Amino acid sequence: MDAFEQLKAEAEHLGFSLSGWVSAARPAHFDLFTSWLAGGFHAGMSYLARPDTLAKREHPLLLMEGARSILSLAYPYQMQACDSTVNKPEYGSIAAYACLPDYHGRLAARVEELAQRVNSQLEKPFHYRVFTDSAPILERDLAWQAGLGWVGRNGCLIHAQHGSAFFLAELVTDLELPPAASEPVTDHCGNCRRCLEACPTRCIREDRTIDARHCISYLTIEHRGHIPVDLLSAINTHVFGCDDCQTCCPWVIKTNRSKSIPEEEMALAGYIDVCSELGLTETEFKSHFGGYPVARARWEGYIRNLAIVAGNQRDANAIDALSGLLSSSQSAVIRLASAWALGQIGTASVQPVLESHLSEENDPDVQVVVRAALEKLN
Ligand code: B12
Ligand code: SF4
Ligand code: SF4
Repeated sequence: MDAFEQLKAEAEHLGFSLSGWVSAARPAHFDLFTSWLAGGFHAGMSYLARPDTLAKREHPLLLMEGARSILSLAYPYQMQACDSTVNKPEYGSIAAYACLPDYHGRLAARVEELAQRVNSQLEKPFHYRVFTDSAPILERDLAWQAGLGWVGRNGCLIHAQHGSAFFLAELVTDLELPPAASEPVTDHCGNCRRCLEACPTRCIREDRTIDARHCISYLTIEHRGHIPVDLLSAINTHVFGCDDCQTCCPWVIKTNRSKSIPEEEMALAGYIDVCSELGLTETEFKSHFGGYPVARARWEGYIRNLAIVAGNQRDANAIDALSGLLSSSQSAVIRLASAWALGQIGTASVQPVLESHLSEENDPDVQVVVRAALEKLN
């Protein structure tokens, strides 16, 4: 067995579901990435457009001196929401990937172990670097070229036997690309357009990229500040992230049933009781979600998202918690979301709360939302 075969075999032992080789040359769809940026579809993720990172995305060779080939790797996770028994619309949802401890460090350690195990058996060890969404790399494009799957209409990399519920990681090496490197997989979406129809904000573009400005995953995870009021209803019950364009996908549904992934001891439930969670303090948030992807939203973003979901659920039991946040939160972002949510719940007891708050509110954006809520009630 040569180093390439050894790495692929060892990757399988370490739990990677897919692996494939690709050269460290310019990714095939780099121009699509730049036109996506030019269209402003990256929303507030300005780090994606930084010139130094653009150069690395275009030339993966810059990621490591002497880089020649890249082993693209997929690591699976369970997409619980495909299972109707755990689908609880009265709760708020957390995207499946975020129920596991943060994947960046865990996956990098596993790829590192892979490289070390194989290198220890080789006469002439190879040089390498390990990446998992930790550097400017077009991970899906490279994975597509490495034969790990096709890019679906929902923009995700999909494999006929493994669906799309997997993370991507890369081992950049100075090994010459193997002569029989993998071929890209052909498109299996056919005439299906389920994901475009399932996307609550219709932000999936025909060229298989996403308009992040309207994507619930972006808005609930990455976006800081107020979420535009016209998008709040579409957020529905998504507290953190969104899997709607994947849980509707026939390839995800089919493969999820047959997937056997060991139960993770540390996995969080994908469904949370919004009402009780609204009272979470910043300290409690940190201790509960430290080390999990949810921490990325920060406490302010998380409470904002919960308030929006409570409004969408029109749950009268949330009135007390939302009123408390409106009257005493230091964060205008939380106050705006709470005011909007109270307006959505719209029971008689909400009106005096909003009226008395209006005279105290000094943030103009929040004032607009409180007034709109009161108008709706009258
Ligand atoms: C920014 C980002 C986001 C943004 C923007 C997403 C987007 N679709 O652009 C937001 C916050 C919205 C997001 C959401 C999610 N993300 Co994200 N995200 C990234 C990140 C950091 C960069 C992606 C990027 O550059 N986007 C810009 C677009 C233009 O590039 P792209 O999506 O990679 O598409 C390229 C190729 O697919 C190809 N391509 C595009 N269209 C077509 C069409 C054809 C026919 C072909 C052949 C190729 C092709 O060209 C593009 C440019 O190279 C990557 C990690 C990384 N470094 O790559 C993770 C990553 C893409 N995310 C990931 C995940 C898991 C998610 C979520 C599922 C999380 C969630 N549940 O909420 C959602 C999925 C939303 C979706 N439908 O894409 C995984 C994807 C795994 C997979 N199986 O595809 C990645 C790879 C992280 C990882 N290491 O595992 N994400
Ligand atoms: S993650 Fe949600 S909002 Fe974003 S493209 Fe997919 S379905 Fe649409
Ligand atoms: S839902 Fe249909 S169109 Fe969308 S990614 Fe899956 S197979 Fe492709």
